[in-house]
Amino acid sequence: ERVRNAIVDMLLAAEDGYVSGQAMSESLGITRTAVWKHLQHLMELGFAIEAVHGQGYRLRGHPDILMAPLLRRRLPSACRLGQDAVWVPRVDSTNALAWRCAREGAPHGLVVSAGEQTGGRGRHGRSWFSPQGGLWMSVLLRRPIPLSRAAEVTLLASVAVRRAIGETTGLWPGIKWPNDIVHHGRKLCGILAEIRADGEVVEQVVLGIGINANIPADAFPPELRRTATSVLAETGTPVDRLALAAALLAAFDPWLEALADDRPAFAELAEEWRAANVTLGRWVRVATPTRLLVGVAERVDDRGVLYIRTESGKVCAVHSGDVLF
Ligand code: BTX
Repeated sequence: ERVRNAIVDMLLAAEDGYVSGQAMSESLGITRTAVWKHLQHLMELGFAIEAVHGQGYRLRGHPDILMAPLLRRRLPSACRLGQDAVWVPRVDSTNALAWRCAREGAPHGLVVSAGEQTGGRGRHGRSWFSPQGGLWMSVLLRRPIPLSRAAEVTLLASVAVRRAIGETTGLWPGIKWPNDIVHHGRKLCGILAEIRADGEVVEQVVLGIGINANIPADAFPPELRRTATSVLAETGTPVDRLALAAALLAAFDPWLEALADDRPAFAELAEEWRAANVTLGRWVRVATPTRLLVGVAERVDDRGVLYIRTESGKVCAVHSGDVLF
């Protein structure tokens, strides 16, 4: 993978020019046959590489996948998230793969993504339908976050996702507390933050984001047809997933730093969140880990805690749970 990425980097650096096989083999320390094998593999992944005898190779186009050299070029240099990336055509779950990378010492900001997931996961052991065309990514966060503020990670991510979808597609979806991005009540994206805490400090987070980007409406299984949708189904146009991912990482990066410094994070975005939210003011049922609450979703505080006014007039704070309308 390292060699493959280096080849892509060289081709991208040459812009419209040619890179000779000789130059690649010398700078990478591999044979020209090995260079050719890597180029063939890249073409299988969707890279358009032109070979001209006596000149070398030229990049004419690349697939819309989150390979490290492609993603890095779309990010502002100050963005720490996404500077390292692992892309695989198929995986059980990008969250699971990100944890495996974390165990091997992967750095803060690593982005793991896949063409498709065979065991995509949602919250509470639910599964996430993840065919080709979606944006299935996980970001490894290795910044200490106070445990009491861990819930903000998901809320900040939801604002970043909404902004990124809005900016790249013109579709401005709603946010359903805590982790769904919806359009006309149908789920467009789900967020799954898995945390490793040591005492009162969250040491690592794998932030999983699944955006139904370029999935045709009829590709959803019958049980999801009425509750799920995709960018492609809503706008009729495929979205550039690299642009979408870069926009969301660039937005999220400084918010995460604020959280790690224990500065206001969600508080700064609460207005934007409220303007986009589809939860407040509604009569809801909320399944928390311990009970079922019924009442009006009254407000969300600066830490992202949801308050429900029940029929008896009592106000209950909800730190995590599933909201049903
Ligand atoms: P959730 O538990 O809030 O939602 C899961 C529920 O959503 C499912 O039970 C199903 O009803 C519905 N659902 C499943 N797949 C889809 C879909 N593609 N679109 C809309 N609705 C669906 C939400 O969990 C968190 C999902 C995170 C997914 C990402 S993808 C990258 C990363 N890797 C991984 O394994 N999970 C995350």
